[in-house]
Amino acid sequence: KFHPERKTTIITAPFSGGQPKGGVELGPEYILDAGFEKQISSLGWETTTLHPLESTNYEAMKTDDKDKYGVKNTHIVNECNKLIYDAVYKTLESGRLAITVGGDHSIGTATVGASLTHNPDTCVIWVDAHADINTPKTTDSGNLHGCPLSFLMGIDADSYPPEFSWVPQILKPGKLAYIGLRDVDQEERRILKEHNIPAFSMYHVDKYGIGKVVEMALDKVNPNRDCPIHLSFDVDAIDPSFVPATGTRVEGGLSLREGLFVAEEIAMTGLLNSLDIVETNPMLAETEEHILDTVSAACAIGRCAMGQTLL
Ligand code: NNH
Ligand code: MN
Ligand code: MN
Ligand code: MN
Repeated sequence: KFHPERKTTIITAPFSGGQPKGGVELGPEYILDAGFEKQISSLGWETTTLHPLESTNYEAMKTDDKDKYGVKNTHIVNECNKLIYDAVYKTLESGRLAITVGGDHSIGTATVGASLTHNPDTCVIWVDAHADINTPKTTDSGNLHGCPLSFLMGIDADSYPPEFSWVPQILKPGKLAYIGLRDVDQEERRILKEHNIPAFSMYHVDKYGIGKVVEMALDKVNPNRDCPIHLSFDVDAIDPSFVPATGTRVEGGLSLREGLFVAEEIAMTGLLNSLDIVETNPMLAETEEHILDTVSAACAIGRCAMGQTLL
C-alpha cells in the first residue's frame, strides 16, 4: 500500500558508541559484502545507498567513561544520530522506504525520530531481547543503546544531557509495541507499566505462538492497519544459537523462523515504511560459522521485511 513503486534506500550506520564493545560498527560492511543490496533489488526494489557517517571519525573518539549525566559518549552518539536522522528523513520525504543497517541500537533515536517527523502516525514495532527505554536517570550501564526509546518519548526529560535537545519527543506510548523481550531492567519494567506500553515477551511467544503475538502487537499500535510501520529489529531478539555474533546475547530467544516470521508478517501488511537491522557484531564471533550465521540472519530479516515471502 505505501510503496507500490518499490523504491528503497539502504542507509549504513557503522557506529558503536552506544555500547562498549568494538566491532558492531563493522555490521553494515559485512551485511553489504554478503550481497544485501542485490538481495533486496532481486525482490523488485529499486535500491540506492547512503553512507551518512562516511566522512566522520567519531568511532575513534569512543570512551568508556560516564559523563555527569550518567551516560557515555553523549557527544558522538548525538553527532552520528543527527547525520543518520537527516539521511532517513530525506529518504522518507522522497517517497522511498528507509532501511538502516547498524551499528548499535543507539541509532534508533535517529531512525524512529525521522520516521515520526515524516509521519506522526507512524507506529513502532521494537523486536529485541531488551526494552531500550532506560533514561539517564535509570540506566546502570550508561550505554546509550539501552536508552533510545526514552529520549523519543521524553521520559525523565529533566535528566537529559543538552546534546539531546534536537531529538523530537514525539513517540506516544500507544504507538510502541515490543516483541521478544527477556532481559528488561527493573526500572524499565516500571516505565513500561507506568506508560502502559504493550510488551510481548518470550513468555507470550511461548504461550500464544508468534503468529498471534504479531497480530496482537499490531492490534495495539495499528488497529485499523492504516498507519505506517517502523520495524526496529535488534538481531539479539533471535536466540544466540542462531545469531551468536552480537553484543548482548540472552538465552531463550526467538527461533530464527520466529524472528523472520515477524518480518514477513509486517511485510504482509504493506505498511512498512522504515526498517532498522542493528547489533550485528562480527568481532564477537568465535568461529567463521558464527559470522556467517549472524550476517545471513541479518540479511534474511531484511529480505523478509521487504516481501520475499510474498513473491
Ligand atoms: N538494558 C541494558 C542497558 O540499558 C542492556 C541493553 N542492551 C541491549 N539493548 N543490547 O538492545 O544497558
Ligand atoms: Mn512515506
Ligand atoms: Mn536493542
Ligand atoms: Mn538488544
